[in-house]
Amino acid sequence: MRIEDVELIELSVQLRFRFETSFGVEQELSKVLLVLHSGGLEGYGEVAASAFPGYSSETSAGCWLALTDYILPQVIGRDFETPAQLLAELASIRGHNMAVAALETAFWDLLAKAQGVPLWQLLGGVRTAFPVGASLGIQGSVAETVELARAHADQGYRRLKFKVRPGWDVVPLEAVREALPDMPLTVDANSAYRLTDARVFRRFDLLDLDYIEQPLAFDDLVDHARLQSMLATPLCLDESIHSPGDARKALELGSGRVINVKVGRVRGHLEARRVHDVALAFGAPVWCGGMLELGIGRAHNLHLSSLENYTLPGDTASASRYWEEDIVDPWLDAKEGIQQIPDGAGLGVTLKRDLIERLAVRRIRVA
Ligand code: OSB
Ligand code: MG
Repeated sequence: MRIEDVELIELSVQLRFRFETSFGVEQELSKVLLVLHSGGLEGYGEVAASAFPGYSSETSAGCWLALTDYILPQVIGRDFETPAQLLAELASIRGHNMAVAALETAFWDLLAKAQGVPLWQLLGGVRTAFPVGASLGIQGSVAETVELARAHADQGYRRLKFKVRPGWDVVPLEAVREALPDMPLTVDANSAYRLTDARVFRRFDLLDLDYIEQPLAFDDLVDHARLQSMLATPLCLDESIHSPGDARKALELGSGRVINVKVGRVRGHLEARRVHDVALAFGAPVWCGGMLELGIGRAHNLHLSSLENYTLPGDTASASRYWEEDIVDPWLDAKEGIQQIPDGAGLGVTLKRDLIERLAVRRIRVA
């Protein structure tokens, strides 16, 4: 498949809720879409990075620059048979995983469309529907947290994840556990703690959480292993895992027992599948994380979640939870906490070009 030209479109979009985490608050988001053109077909990708480098060092503006300055110039006008060939061509570019992933995932969509099959089949998936959970930001009070938890449990979500940070952790979680004794619950610290906070984790350990996500620094697999050895609750790694090699090292060291896979963080679907395979070999379940995606990124997450070892509910909640209007048809909404992978070739979604035009703040066509 020859990559003829590539559109980049930056959108300014408003989340339906204020999303507070240990690294900041997000509501007005910058999202970069990538449309790949080849032989009359279009492949869609979405940059996972946000405007501010709080979760990751990558940003939406940085990804735009990485794509226009050195990623796209290496692939435009070239022919690639497989995602592996495309990645090999970009092997000299260190890092910039989210920028590369936007292109790589668009190429998968294109390939699947060219073959007339849904993306999940090309990825080697084994299911077309699965349970999902929701990731809930830090709220202003314990009462609001419990109310939000109840509302999401009532909507059918199969697991609730709560953002925590030092000073906002055990108290709200104990209240939620009391209100929802049987609900699968997890917490996500986004690296806000140190090993010296072990006291907090011992209290979390009494709440029957499914796992504790990324409590410590992204680059500290050793301290994660020490913390894991003190706890019955599994640790889940998010920010720490940028490659299949990271997954291997983390699972070998015992730094965690679960992995949150984000396709952007690990450079695309091919690497995400390798992370999945490493985890499977270690007997560690994975789940699909989220980056507050619009319809393209969300559709990629749904297809990815079809693989065998995605046995825990992911963060790929209903699109209508996040957006008044999404940029694709159909709506990617869960029913009773079950997400269905869209039918049709490739991602199985169509772009709402008029809406995208209205939300666009800049665009470029690289040929
Ligand atoms: O740590 O999983 C995270 C959102 C942005 C950046 C990092 C994270 C998140 C979420 C929300 O938890 C996931 C979602 O609902 O898309
Ligand atoms: Mg996380």
